[in-house]
Amino acid sequence: MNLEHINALKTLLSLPKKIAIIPHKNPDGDAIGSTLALWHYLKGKGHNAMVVAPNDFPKFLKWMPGAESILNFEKENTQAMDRISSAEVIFTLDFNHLGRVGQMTASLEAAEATFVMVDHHQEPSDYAQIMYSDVRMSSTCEMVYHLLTYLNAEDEVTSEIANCIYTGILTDTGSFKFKSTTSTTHRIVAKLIDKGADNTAIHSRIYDTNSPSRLHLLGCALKNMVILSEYNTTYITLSQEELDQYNFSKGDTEGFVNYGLTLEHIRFAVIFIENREEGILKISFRSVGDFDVNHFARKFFEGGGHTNAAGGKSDASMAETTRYFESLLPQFKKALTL
Ligand SMILES: [Mn+2]
Repeated sequence: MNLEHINALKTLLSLPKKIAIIPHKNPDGDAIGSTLALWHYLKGKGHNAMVVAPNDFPKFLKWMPGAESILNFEKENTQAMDRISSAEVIFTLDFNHLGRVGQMTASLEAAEATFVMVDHHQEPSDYAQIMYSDVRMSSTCEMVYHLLTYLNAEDEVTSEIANCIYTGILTDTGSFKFKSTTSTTHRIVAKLIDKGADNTAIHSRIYDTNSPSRLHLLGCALKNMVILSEYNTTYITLSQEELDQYNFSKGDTEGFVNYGLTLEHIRFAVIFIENREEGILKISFRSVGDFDVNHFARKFFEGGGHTNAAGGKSDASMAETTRYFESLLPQFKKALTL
C-alpha cells in the first residue's frame, strides 16, 4: 500500500465514522475472516461499523467471533440497504469489481461513501478512492494484518482479530501450501498464535465438518475422475442428478477439485458441476507451477481468478463442455508437460 493511500486512510479514520464492510457474494473463509477482523478493529477504535454480506456464508464459519452480527443483504434487506446508503466509508474486501456482490451491486454503485478496497485478485477496477491491491498476497486476511501495521495498530490485534485473520490465511493458502505462502505469511501466522489464534481448534472447525452424504458425494466425484496423462491433466464431472442423489447442500463440493492435484505428475485439475437452476455448468480450475488458470478461464470459460486457482462457467451440456475442454489441451501440451 503506498504512503499516499495509507495517509488518506489514517485521515479518513481519525474521527468516528459510520462504516460498512463488504465481502463478496458466497463469502469464503478469507472474505468472512478479513471483514470480521477489520470490524473488530474499527469497533474498538470507536467507529460505528457493520459487516454487510451479499448472502449467507457456510456453517463451518459461523463460529467466528462476531459472525452473528453480520447483516445478510438477502434476509435483512432493509437494514442492509440503509447501512450501505448511510455509510460514510465502505470497505470492500477480497474482491475488486462491484459485480462480485451480486444483487447488492446497484446499492454499492449508488452509495456516496468513500470506498476503500483491500484485495489480492488480478485486474482491479477503479471504484475505490483508497486502494490496497496486491496480487502477490496470500490472502486478504494477510493484507488486513499489513493494513493494521500501516495504521500502527499491531499492538491492538486482539485474540478475536487474530482468530479471524488466521482463518482466512489458512483457507486461502490451502493450509499454507500454495505458492503465495511466503516467509512473511508464516511470520504473521506466528504472531497471530502469540496473540491468541487457536490454530488447532480453527483447523478442526474448518476441516473436520463432513457429513456422511458429503463424503459419499466425494466418492462419486472421485469415481467420475478422468485422467489425461498425456497433458498431466485431470477433471471431475458432477451432474445435477448425482448431486441430488447425495443430498447436495451448498458448499459440499468445496475443495473437491483439489483432489486431482494430489495425483502424481498432475499439473492441471478441473471440476465441472451442473447447476440446473441456473442452466449452467460451474467450473473450477486449479494448477501447480506456472500454468496460468486465470488466463485459461478468462479466455475460454468466461471466468478468471488467480494463476493457480480460477473459476468459470459454460452454457453448453456436460458432454459438449468436456469435449471442448479436451480439444483445448493440445495447444497447452508444452506448458503442461515441460
Ligand atoms: Mn481471498
